[in-house]
Amino acid sequence: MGKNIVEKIFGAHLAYGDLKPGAAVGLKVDQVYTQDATGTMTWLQFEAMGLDRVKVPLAVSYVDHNMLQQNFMNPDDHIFLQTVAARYGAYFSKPGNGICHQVHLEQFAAPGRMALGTDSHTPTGGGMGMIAIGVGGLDAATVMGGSPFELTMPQVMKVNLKGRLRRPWVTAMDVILEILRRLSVKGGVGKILEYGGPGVRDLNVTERATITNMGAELGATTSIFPSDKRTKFYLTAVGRPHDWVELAADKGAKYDGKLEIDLEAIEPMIAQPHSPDNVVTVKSLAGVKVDQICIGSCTNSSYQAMKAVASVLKGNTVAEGVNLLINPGSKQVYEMIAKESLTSDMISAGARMLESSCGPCIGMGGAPGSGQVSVRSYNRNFKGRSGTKDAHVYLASPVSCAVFAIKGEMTDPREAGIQIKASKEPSKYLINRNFIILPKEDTSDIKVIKGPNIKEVSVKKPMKDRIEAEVLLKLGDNITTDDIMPAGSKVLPFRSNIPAISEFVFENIDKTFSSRANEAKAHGGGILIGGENYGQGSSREHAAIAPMFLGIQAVIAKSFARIHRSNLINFGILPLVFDKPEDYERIEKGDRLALRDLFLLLEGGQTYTIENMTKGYSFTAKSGLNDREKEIIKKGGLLPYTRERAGA
Ligand code: MIC
Ligand code: SF4
Repeated sequence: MGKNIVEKIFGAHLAYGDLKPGAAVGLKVDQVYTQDATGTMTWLQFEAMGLDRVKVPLAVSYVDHNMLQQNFMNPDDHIFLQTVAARYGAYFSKPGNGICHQVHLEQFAAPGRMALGTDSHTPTGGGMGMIAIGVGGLDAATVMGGSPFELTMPQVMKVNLKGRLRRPWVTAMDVILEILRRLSVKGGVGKILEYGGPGVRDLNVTERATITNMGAELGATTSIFPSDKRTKFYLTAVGRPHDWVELAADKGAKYDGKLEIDLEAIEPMIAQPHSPDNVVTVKSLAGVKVDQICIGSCTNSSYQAMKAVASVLKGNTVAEGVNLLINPGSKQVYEMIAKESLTSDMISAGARMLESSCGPCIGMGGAPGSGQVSVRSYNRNFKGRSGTKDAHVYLASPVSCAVFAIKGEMTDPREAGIQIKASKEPSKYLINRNFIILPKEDTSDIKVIKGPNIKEVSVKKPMKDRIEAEVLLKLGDNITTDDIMPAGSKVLPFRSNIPAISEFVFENIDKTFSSRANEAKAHGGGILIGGENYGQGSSREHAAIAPMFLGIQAVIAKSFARIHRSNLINFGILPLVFDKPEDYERIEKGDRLALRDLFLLLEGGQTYTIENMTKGYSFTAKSGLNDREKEIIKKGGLLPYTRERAGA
């Protein structure tokens, strides 16, 4: 029987299990990478395993998120990440080298490989024909320690592309925005999107990477393109032709679902506040005034994206009321556009150049003013994520953004009367690895340096047979990890300090949350109630560790996002799904809930009868854990589980 690409790569990496949707599979991993905001915890957890060296063929520690150095905290994290990488045999990408996903694509991603990253946009590597999955830090640490990566086998959905993009004003960003419009932020949950069809040929690797990057916003486990002549062309251009292998689905390959996209019919699209799936055509918003434009992020900061932006800006002037911020994705991209004088086209038009990092995407500077309209070529526009609670953040392609910056308002770029030069994909990229420190053979005398803000990882006690706790918060659908554990320049420096960061949990939703949770600790702790797709968005395990630290015992929701559900389990918080979604309606904040005989029910059918002691009725919810997850929950999380198995 013909195989699809996912089956081929999973098959070649299978450690155990059956490749059937819904079954638990163990996979051997070739590459693991971390970024700084999630990396400090990951590496502390790795260190706690007591091993001498990472046990995966390639590990990379990047620094790209926490780049503002307002005091000692972020730079201390950087030096910790540099020394810990050196100590345990990982590559280190210095601050300023660029956004992890863009740099990884340039330097390490290779078709047919299996990669994990402690960031939800790791699927960027899917543009290269690699299975690249975003995971929580503890999952990454365990894999670096030599364990296979365990995953519930997703369904594979074929996205059939036909036709050609109406370049240069219609881009890969518009394609993924259209897919988000059709499928929504939960449309990809439990699925891998495998792209195929004649339209694939029309897209180069960095364009494909834009599409797979933002597959994260669909909730998909990952997305992947075939590896073909265009992949070979890119790998040759970045000096790694030896990494190329061909990869295509067999004739007759089977899929669990199908989506047709006609590239020819795609128009410039834009996501409106406050969700990446709230997508309409740019045309329909023509005339909306803009205050800020941000171009870059791991979605749209390749050399070609920057070149197209420079071509739009050349000879034009940024409108009076607009601030234009540009962050090229990597130092290599930056150096290349500087050499070709494209940076000067940007600067002379009135752009503010930022360093190669996440920057405004995660509220690390570049926040819009009160009530301002900001259009970004980024991937997330959740409320408050920019750092300004009442800002109106939109998402659009880099070239649409550049046109809006000049016009001062949203305009269909095709009708703006602005010239753009279509450019050919470069056959040779500038290569400069002087911001990458290679792993060394002998690491025995390397000392790991930890600043005073770096605190040891908290561990939960083993599960008890009974939970009796108060509903501390009742939340709606699509609650993001940004809602649970906000980011931004004020909070991010505490990523390596759980007691301190836990004070910010749900800060933008309920300022009293952490103090109420702390009080509830003495009375059995707390329970959270969620709607559909609870925990969508980032991979930050802090959205589970900090609630664990605050005594949260269980989250009962209508459904969960994949990475967050795993993170909850990894930190001993029981994720339960309402049997009947209507039971969600009856529960209120402040109700006391009781779950009894947990061990028995966990080993049995995993259906729990939950008593609402305040209102005097019962309802049922399910945990649906696989065997390994059950053991992890019983032990209080993945760290105690791993320690016990290692006999520590
Ligand atoms: C994000 O885009 O939300 C982040 C910041 O990159 C996160 C990781 C984090 O919270 O550190 C992600 O996407 O996983
Ligand atoms: Fe960085 Fe933004 Fe990409 Fe997250 S989405 S990795 S914050 S650029």
